[in-house]
This record gives sequence, C-alpha cells and structure tokens, in this order.
Amino acid sequence: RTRIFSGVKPTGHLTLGNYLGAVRQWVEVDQHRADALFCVVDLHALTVEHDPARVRRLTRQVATLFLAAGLDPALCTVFVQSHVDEHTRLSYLLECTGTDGELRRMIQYKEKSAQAQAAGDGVRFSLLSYPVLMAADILAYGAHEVPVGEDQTQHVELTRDLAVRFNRRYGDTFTVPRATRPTLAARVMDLQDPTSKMGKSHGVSAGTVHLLDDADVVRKKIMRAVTDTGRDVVYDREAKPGVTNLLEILAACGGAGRAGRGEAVDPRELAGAYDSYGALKKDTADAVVELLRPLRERHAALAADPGHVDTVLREGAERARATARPVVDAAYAAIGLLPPV
Ligand code: AQP
Repeated sequence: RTRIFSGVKPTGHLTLGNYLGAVRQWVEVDQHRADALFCVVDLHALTVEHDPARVRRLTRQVATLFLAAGLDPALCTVFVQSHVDEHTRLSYLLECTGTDGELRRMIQYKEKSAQAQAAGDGVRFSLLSYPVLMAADILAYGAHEVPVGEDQTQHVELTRDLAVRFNRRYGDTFTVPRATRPTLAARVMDLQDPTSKMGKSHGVSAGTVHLLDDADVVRKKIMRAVTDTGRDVVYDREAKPGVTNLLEILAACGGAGRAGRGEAVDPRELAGAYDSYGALKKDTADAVVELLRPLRERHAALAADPGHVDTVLREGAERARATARPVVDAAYAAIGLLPPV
C-alpha cells in the first residue's frame, strides 16, 4: 500500500492556506487511499527564534485542528515529531551522507538565514540542517509520496538524493520518495500582499485568515483584501493577483451559492459571474465562513477534551515508532555502527 508522510510546523496558527493547500487533501483523499502519517513537525519550529511556551501551545493546537478538520485516527496516524526519537536518530546518519554545499544551496536556507541576520538574530545550525531532518522524517517511514507545496520540492529532491546515495554506499535501506502536488490544492496568497503566499509565521495578520478566526474577523479580512486597479473581475495571476486570489479561494470553497465543503469549481468560470469586486468579496467571505464553521465547532469540542487529543497523539506516536524503528535500526547497522550489545 502506498505510504504518505506530510507535516505542518507549529510556527503559527493554521491558515486558510494550510487548509486549502494541504490539510483538506489529507482529509478528503489521502487518508482514504493510502497508509498515511500526518505529523506536527515541532522540531522544525526551533530552527528560528521561538518562544517555548508558544511552540508547545501551538503543537497541541495544530494537532487538535488536524482532528477537527477530519483526520481520523482510525484511518491514519497523527503524531508529534519530537515524540518519536527515530527522526533525530536518523537525521544524524543523513548528515553523514550529505554535504555542506548541498545544504547551502537550498533556497529556503538562503531566504531564512538572510531574514534571521536582518533581524539581528544568529542563524541557528539547525536552520542549515533542517532539510536533513526533513529527509529523516520521510525516509524513516519508507514513505513513497510526500504531498508538499512548491516551496518544499527542493527539500524532497535532496531527500531523494540522500536516499539514493545511502542505498548505493551501504546497501538498499531506504524507499526513494517523490513529491506530489495535491490534486485539490489551491495556492492561497496573502490578502494584503497577493504576490506572496499566505504563511502562518510571516506577513501581516490582516492578510492571513486563520482557521480559528471568528466569523466576523474572517469577513472583515476578506472584505478588506487588496484588489487590483480596474474594475473587471478577470482571472489573471500576473495582472490581477488580488482578484485572482479571491477567485481561487472561492472556487476552492465550492463557488458562490454552493458554499461549503463542495467540489472545487473552476476559478476562470467563476470570474464571468461577477461584475464587481464587492460582490466577489462578499461571496468569498460567505463561502470561507461556511467552510470553516464546522471545523471551528469541532475544534471547540475537541479542545474541551484534551485527554482525547492526548490519547490520539500517544497512540499515533506508538504506531509511528513501530514503523520507523526497524528502518532506522537497519540504517544504523548498514552504515557501520555496532548494534547495542
Ligand atoms: N498559502 C498557502 N497555500 C497553499 N498551501 C499552503 N501551505 C502553506 N501555506 C500555503 C501548505 O501547508 C503545508 C504546511 O505548511 P508549513 O507548515 O510547511 O508552512 P507554512 O504554513 O507556510 O508556515 P510558515 O511557518 O509560514 O512557513 P515558511 O516560513 O516556511 O513559509 C505545506 O504542505 C504547505 O505547502
């Protein structure tokens, strides 16, 4: 059976981008068709300046939102990265497989190290080695597929290179994974700066819809979204990034008047139905509020029962460990380490 691994960093409150670009696909497609593991990758949140209490709180919140969005522990494995030691155990072996040059080439490293320096923060060692830990996340489970956004494709390429190299040097140990692009996904852009993606750890919050924002806050953010010059509602990423972003969001929600968890519709077709920005914004706001309503309600119920979330995470970590341990033990033996005597 196909095995899938994917994760979210607890670096901020989950956004509409995380949901429409990743989590919804996991819920509606991936957990049904594959042996899927979904992870709150908390160690990755420590690669840049962080507040310990916030990371801990967000880790629980992200896990709770995974369940609220519909990940079903009977169908898939939901867990926290730091609860399974195999990730860091394997990461070290992969550090001994890759080179400094490979890591310094990573676009995300270049961007984030520049940001850290500009902010007067040091660049953590872990920011450079982040893609190695990510490779360990994937390879420890023998994942075949890694559904990720475009910004992570380069990291999955590195994962493949490390797996191939390790296998060649030390014998067949790892499954070589491939990045997949979610079929349902939308790339959601920041509402205030529609040429950058809506991210949870950066950008102005007025441009970011969080899954737990109150309905009136969601509505306000969308109604105040930056639109483009002119008045025509046209689907054109280059010339009309703001309007196009709203069309994409509305389409991903199932379109006007059909708001809710419907089938995604074609944003180009939707454009023809609007002759003003105001009407498009209003329908988009309504659609997003309806999309998020059940999720928020389930989140409230789950947050009131933290014992249940703990149980899911404990069982998830046990299952994850049982899958990863033989793979990582085999890698330890293959690379030349004496097994514990
Ligand atoms: N705007 C987005 N549109 C579509 N998909 C998105 N994803 C994130 N933002 C969008 C997808 O969500 C998954 C988890 O994302 P992540 O935790 O790796 O990244 P993030 O939410 O973008 O978080 P940060 O902390 O703000 O990240 P940086 O600083 O790295 O940009 C992924 O599948 C991602 O594609």
